[in-house]
Amino acid sequence: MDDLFGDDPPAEPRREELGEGAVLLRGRALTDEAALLDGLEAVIAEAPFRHMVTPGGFEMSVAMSNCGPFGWVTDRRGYRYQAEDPLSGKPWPEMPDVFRDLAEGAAVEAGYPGFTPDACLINCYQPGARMSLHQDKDEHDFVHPIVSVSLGLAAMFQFGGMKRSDPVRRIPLLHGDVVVWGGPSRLFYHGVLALKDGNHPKLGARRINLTFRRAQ
Ligand code: MD6
Ligand code: FE
Repeated sequence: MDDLFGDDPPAEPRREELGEGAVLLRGRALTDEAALLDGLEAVIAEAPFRHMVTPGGFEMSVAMSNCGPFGWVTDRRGYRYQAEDPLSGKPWPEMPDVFRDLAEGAAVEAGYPGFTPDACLINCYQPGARMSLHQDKDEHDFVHPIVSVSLGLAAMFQFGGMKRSDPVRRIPLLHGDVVVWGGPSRLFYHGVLALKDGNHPKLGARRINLTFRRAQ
């Protein structure tokens, strides 16, 4: 039966090159939707979302958690990866297999075979939450790409260049989209505009973003 109503995940995710080394795989995560949401629920039960504080003393509008051997944290002492959740003092929850398999598979498809994440940062946006332009440079070695998975409400992603002042492209990221980037664009500035209000059938008034990294 044809997918007359467009509600089946696409058999072949559409692929868009965003820049040198950066690939958007539209809908790549949709076939794993149910398992991803189960995994997310299990991780958040152990390590709840919290609003961390920047070294400058500002509370982030995005709530965060982590899973895997290392987690990204920020507080008055700075940005870093660490093996323990500062809230509990215990190791971060294990990375669910479905998370790791998706990240590794998407990386292969984007041209990064051999990527094995040791950290998964989980961002939770509620309407109004945003992430200002930044570079991801707390990882040990920038040869490894980052794999980003978007779930829930759509957000407008900003993708710039090596300087904060470089022009930015705006790319809508939808439920199920996966972005893989490394190589020449690994250190490009990027951010997320304030989330618009809405209601997602599975996640309500939220956007969740998983970013898989090789921290060490
Ligand atoms: C977000 N993402 O999509 C924020 N960083 O909510 C990021 O900051 C990000 O998507 C590095 C690589 C991919 C990303
Ligand atoms: Fe980032």
